[in-house]
Amino acid sequence: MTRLIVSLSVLALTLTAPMADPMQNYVENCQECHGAERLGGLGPALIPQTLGRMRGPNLVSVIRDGREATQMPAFSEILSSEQIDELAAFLKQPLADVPPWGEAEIMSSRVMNEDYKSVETPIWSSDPMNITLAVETGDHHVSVLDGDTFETLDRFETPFAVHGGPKFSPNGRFVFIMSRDGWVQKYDLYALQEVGRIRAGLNSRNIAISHDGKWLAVANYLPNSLTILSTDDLSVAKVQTVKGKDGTPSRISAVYQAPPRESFVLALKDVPEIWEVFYGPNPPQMGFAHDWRNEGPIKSEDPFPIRKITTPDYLDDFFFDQSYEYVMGASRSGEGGQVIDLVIGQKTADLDLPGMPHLGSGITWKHGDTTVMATPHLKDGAVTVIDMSTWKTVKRIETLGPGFFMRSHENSRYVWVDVFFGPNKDVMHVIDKESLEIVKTLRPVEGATVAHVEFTRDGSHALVSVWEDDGAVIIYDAETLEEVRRLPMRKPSGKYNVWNKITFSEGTSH
Ligand code: DHE
Repeated sequence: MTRLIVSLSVLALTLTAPMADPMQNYVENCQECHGAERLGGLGPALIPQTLGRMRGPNLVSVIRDGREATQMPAFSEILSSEQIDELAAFLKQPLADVPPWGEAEIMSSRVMNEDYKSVETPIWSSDPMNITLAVETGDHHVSVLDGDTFETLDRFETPFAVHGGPKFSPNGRFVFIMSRDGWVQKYDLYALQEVGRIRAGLNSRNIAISHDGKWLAVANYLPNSLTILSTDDLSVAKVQTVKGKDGTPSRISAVYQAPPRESFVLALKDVPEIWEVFYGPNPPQMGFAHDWRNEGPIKSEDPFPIRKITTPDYLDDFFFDQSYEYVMGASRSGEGGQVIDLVIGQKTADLDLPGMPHLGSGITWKHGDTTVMATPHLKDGAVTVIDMSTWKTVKRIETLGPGFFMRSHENSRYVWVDVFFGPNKDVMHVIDKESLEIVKTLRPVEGATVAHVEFTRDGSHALVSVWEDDGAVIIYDAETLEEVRRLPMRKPSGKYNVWNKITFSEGTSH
């Protein structure tokens, strides 16, 4: 009887004993890899800015079961399911304090590859202008493909969770790749070696390279800043804190280069402003300085002077015409768009773009005697085609669901658009550029997400991602639309052809 009482009280004690709080569980189990401040280390940052967008396996199941093909172990043996739930909830809380991430911190994160050896000419014999990269998000690698034979020249590791298009140096030799945790990696395609990497932000959006290849602009969410790096050695040239004209801090929606203007153009996410950051030698001589109505004077002693344009609405995503005079922006509400003329710094037209257009994926092509721009929508099963001379909608092409990416090529008569969301995520539509009709709907793997297309240099082949862990890049004949070959890959996302990117092919996004 006494033994039973003792056992029961031990059980009661066990049940009522305070469990370690989630913070303590973090320190004991996660901190070593994910950093004392949850900002990453060997593993990625564990903050809402990155976790909020986790698709597929959710945070609880990753903590419980681990992540295949990574160093993330399963914690189901160590933590109870209640503790795992609490830990996941803790990780989704914003950081109480964002540590400073200025020039000194960024520079101290820089790691140059000591084994890197530059070469005079490529160590391979492929066409350097037809090299195509495939980002494999399944295990955080990039495959370097010969665009003629589709042989893999190299497969190198990237920082965790690459996002946005890698940016090539103007001659196509170097490529810069950014991860959501703000790491920027420089890789030499001739030598097939990493040159180095640096953490330019704590949570970043995308990167842009100046047309002369000297500067790389990194748009950050966290902290609210734009980091400008020298492409040569990845050193910091400037860290610009981002605050609207009235002092409101803001994240950056995205940054792109505007080559004829010798500037980076960025939109602010939390303030209705577009910024133009000049890197050319003397911006006022560009012929539009006299007409800057909305902004303060340029400080010529600043190597990266900034022009701030107030816009009628917030810009979440945007696109340029081929002259880079006009910015077509999607508003935050996702219900419309606006055209901002960068020369006069004012809105000149409204766009009829309901259903959250994904303008970052927009493309243009000649249609009759005008140029049209087309964009998929993240919330509508449609592609909108807009006449760029009148800014009027020419057609809304109904698709089998909302899409993410579009691509074409000057030499192809087709536009390819995916259906990324919903039950038809396994289809890819092919649209005739002339008739604006869907002429074929491909379903390469029943039930598998199929997304993102890139063309070879000559436009003869289209590369499509089967966006699954056990996925593939499928190569199609771009004329007959027949499958030619399948290259197995780990959740391939974007593909990027050197020539199409460095020549700003009208069929590709920026
Ligand atoms: Fe992207 C490009 C924004 C979610 C994969 N994405 C871009 C660009 C922007 C953007 C502004 C253009 C940058 C560039 O290339 O320089 N993306 C956003 C979002 O706001 C959104 C909807 C929410 C978010 O989480 O940030 C978003 N994007 C995603 C994804 O969930 C995708 C599908 C998977 C992933 O890896 O995160 C994704 N985005 C991509 C890819 C590109 C991209 C592959 C480059 C496309 C290209 O062809 O250039």
